[in-house]
Amino acid sequence: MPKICIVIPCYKHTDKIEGVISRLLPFGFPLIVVDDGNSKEEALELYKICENLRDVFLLHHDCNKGKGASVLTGLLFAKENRFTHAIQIDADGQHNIEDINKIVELINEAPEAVISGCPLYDDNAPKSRVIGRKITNFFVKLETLSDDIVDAMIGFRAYPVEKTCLCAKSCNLKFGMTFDIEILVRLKWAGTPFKFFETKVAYPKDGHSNFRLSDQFKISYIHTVLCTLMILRLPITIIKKLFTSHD
Ligand SMILES: Nc1nc2c(ncn2[C@@H]2O[C@H](COP(=O)(O)OP(=O)(O)O)[C@@H](O)[C@H]2O)c(=O)[nH]1
Ligand SMILES: [Mg+2]
Repeated sequence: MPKICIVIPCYKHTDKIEGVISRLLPFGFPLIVVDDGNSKEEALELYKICENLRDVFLLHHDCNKGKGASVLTGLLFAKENRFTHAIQIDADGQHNIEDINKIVELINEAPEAVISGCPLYDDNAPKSRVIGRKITNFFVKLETLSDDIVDAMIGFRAYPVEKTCLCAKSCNLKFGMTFDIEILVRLKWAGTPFKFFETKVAYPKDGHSNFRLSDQFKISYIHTVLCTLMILRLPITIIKKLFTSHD
C-alpha cells in the first residue's frame, strides 16, 4: 500500500503558497514544505502559515540552494519518514491541484513508476518557455533513446521515494532548475517506468517566476553532459536492447 506525501519547494512564493496549502490539505496527505533560504520576513511568514497545521512539516535551508536541492531535501525527509511516494508540486499555484487524484490513481496502478504531468498551457505562457521546453523534450528523447519521457520539465510529478533518492545520490546531480530534467533521464537509465497524464498549467498575470536566462544556459550544459553520457552508454544500451528483444 503506497504511503504518499506531498513536497512543495518554496522560494519567493510565500504570497501564493498559503492558497496552495489550503487546497492541498483536503486530500489528506502530509505536506513537506521546503523553505529554500527565503528572506527573514518570508521565512517568518511561511512559519506562521505552517505552524498550526497538522501534518505540515516545514524544512529550512539556511541559504538559497536551488529548486532541485529543495526537492531533494523533501525527498530525503520523506524517505526518513518511510513514505513510499512523494508528489512534487510548485508553491506558486501554477499547477492544477485537482489532478492529485489522477496522480494517486496512477501511483496505485504502477507503484514502481515515475508519474508526471504533461502540461497543457494557458494563453499567457511565455513563448520562450514553451519553445525551450520543446527543445528540452527533444534532447531528452535523444538522451534516453526512447519516447517514454513525454515532458521533462514540469514540476508536478510523483517519485518513488527510495529509488529516486538512491539515483540522486549515486549520480551527483546538479541542484538548480536542471534537476527536474536530469533526474528523469537518470531514472530512465536506471530502468524506471514512466506514466504521464495531461494537466493544465496556468501562467497568471501577477505570477512571479525565478527562472533566469542563466538557467537556460545551465539546461544547455546539462544536455551536453547527458548527450555525452548517452554516447558512452551506447554499448550497454545495445546489449540491454538485444537481451530484452530475446525475451
Ligand atoms: N527557480 C527557483 N525555484 C525555486 C528555488 N527554490 C525553490 N523553488 C521553487 O520551485 C518551484 C518552481 O519555481 P518557479 O520560479 O515558479 O519556476 P517556473 O515555474 O519554472 O517559472 C516553485 O515552487 C519555487 O518556489 C530556487 O532557488 N529557484
Ligand atoms: Mg512557477
